[in-house]
Amino acid sequence: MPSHSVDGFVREFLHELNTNQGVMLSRSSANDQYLALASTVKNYLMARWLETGRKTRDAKTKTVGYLSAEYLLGRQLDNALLATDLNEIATKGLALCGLDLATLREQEVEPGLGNGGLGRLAACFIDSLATMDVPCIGYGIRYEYGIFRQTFVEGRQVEQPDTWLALGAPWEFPHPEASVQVNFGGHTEKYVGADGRERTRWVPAWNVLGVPYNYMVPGYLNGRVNTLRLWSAQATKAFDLQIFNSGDYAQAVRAQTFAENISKVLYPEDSTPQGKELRLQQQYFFVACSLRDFIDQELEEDFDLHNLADRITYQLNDTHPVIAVPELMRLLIDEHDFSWDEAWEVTSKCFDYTCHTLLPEALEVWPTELLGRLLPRHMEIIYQINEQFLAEVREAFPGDEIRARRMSMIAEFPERGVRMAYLSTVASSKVNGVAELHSQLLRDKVLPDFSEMWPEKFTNVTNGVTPRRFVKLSNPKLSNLITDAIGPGWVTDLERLKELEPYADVPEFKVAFREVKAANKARLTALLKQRDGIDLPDGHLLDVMVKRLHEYKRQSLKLLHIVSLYEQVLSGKIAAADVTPRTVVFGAKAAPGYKMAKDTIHLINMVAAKVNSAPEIEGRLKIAFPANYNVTLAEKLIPAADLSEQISLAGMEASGTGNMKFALNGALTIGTDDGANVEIRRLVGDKHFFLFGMNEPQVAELGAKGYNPGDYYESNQQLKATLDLILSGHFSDGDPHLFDAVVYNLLNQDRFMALADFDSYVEAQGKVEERYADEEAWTRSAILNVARSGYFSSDRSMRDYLQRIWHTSPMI
Ligand code: NBY
Repeated sequence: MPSHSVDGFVREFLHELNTNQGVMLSRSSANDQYLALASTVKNYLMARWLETGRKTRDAKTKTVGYLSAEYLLGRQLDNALLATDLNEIATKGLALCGLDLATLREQEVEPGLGNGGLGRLAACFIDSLATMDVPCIGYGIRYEYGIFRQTFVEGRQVEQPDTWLALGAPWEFPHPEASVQVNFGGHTEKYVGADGRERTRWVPAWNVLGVPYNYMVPGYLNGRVNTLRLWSAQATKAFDLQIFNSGDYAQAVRAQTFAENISKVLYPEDSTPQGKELRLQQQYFFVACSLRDFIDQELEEDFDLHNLADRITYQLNDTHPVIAVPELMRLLIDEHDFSWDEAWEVTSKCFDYTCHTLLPEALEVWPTELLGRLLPRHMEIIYQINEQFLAEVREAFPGDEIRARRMSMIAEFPERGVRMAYLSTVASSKVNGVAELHSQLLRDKVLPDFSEMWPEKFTNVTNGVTPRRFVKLSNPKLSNLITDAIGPGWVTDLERLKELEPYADVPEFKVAFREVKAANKARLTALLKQRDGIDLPDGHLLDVMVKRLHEYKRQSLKLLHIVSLYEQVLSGKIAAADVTPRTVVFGAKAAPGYKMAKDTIHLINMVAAKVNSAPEIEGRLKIAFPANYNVTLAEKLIPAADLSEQISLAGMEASGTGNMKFALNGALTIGTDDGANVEIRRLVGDKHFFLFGMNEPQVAELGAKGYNPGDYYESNQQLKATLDLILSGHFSDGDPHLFDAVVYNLLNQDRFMALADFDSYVEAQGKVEERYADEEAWTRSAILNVARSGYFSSDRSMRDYLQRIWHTSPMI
């Protein structure tokens, strides 16, 4: 390892710059310098990574195999500096070279290998496991293009490819010698083995090579460095040769492109699975590589696979990786001579499943035609798992054939397809939701037959976020204030934030807390100016709604609130001087094929253009919508926020994790009784949380009774005036029909009942303004939000998984 001194660091840095980048300091670009710096820090981690691998293999303990199609990592440099305690040394060393760490930091393009909450959760979980000294390998896909870069053209979202690898990828190291061949297509055939037993053989039609790229996942100051192994698809030699031999060079190169398409791009769908063949290829590709990798690279050569569950526990991050279940069955039966029962005994001990949704359209169903064509052997195995399972159902509920049909993994309508959530549930030891309410609804509404049959299989683990990235790194000023008050232990033991409670009544602490918030706002103001040319006014309540654009999350409800305030000033119902100065910040990407979501983005931008320049408003209401919200921006936005918008229709948001990040950074929440909001409110206290809207049973009741949004429009004058203003074309450059789709959807359908909750939302916003006017009371609430949110550390989530699902523990 390079020496932990300024001199040693400088030597290593210059060495990297000269030998890796091939430039002299005097002629190097900022990107050269960043890449050399990243390589330098990576070198410090490398010895620990090697040692962690050795230690883990020798100990032969159980490893967590986190299987996730997405990891939304965010920038790596700062986290690596934090984990190695190199910040000060790097700052000084770079200064000796005439360089500024802060400038180099800005060079890094974040790896956006995920859509939103699910991918970010995976990144928080692997951070926590490393910090808690738990052996874990994160397995996923090295997408060449991550989540698209969002731009706005005349207020409309336009997607650009995310070329995150273009300027170099200093954090990864490929291990081509550990590549894995993955087969696709073809057919199966029966044959009789030497022992006289009938077997099945898969005769695939084509294959690709999976090349592993390792990323280091450092624990916080504990010397452990776990692995994130992302797979990249390459054409295989065998495949090329076959076509080369036929003399068709162009076709051979096309074949290569075809193979490499598999890891080319992240599907930007954050809820509705698209059922595309390439996506199924991605799913199988990465789990086939990952299962093979663990057996070949991590286990002893003579390891008896009957004991596999002693050494690995696979966590399925939603159903995306569940094809791993028939793949493990296939490996054990076809390649390791297990009987069906032996293979099932092992397989059913190796997997656990986390569900992240409640929306019926978000549950994956793969057409049997497609699955059977791409993975014929797996299709057979799934049928057999289903058959065995349905026999179990019939035994448990004799004569209840309707139930057996309902529970079948094979759906018959609208086409024959495999219900991946059912397969996941049947094959897993434990099934969990991601917040208390979500887990309850998962049991009662999504998988009721399964929870009746196996009540003990179902459990809850409330999500969490890593305090390293989302407090310590993103909010250094608050971190210092906290550490000055209660010491540094909170970074790895977040419940200790409770010790801050008494400070909520200490005047000097409150002043200091407000100064931190003001400094974070100033930092954000500078960033948005430089990044987007946006001017944030001083002294406004900073009201932030950042998350994927989705109808169920109800950005439209927030927009109605803004337009309503604006309309009241325009029409003279209230004086501008009576409006609480407020800036609303939106950050949201829409799935490129999701018309309603894209229209909503357009509408927000058009309303912003109008409201921001309306003289009548006297600058008291502003909307800022920086494009391309990502982890890097979140790290600057969240610490600056006063108010956190968590306004999904109750029963729709599985958990939310942004909600936790805001509370931990001292924003107050306005929110519905949904997802983890329920737990946040219970912990921080009703007084310090602005609750509004129907709860889940009320939503269900209204839905059952028959919801008619038009009733709310007709009976609520202000709501009518608000919607009418949009319909009048006021925001649409003279084209009154521009936003018809959005408005008529609200008026006629409003699946997520925004109009029903409008009144209650506006009323709660009134309470927000009242509290905000009382600076002392607001500060007290904000401090109590921080002090009482320690539960939402992903370290706690990981402890829950370790104790109740994985049955394993830290290495020391
Ligand atoms: O997972 C989110 C939930 O909406 C949120 O409530 C929860 O806090 C978070 C972590 O548990 N789900 C999510 O982010 N889902 C996706 O990003 C996603 C991505 C791809 C697909 C489906 C969902 N897909 O089908 O391709």
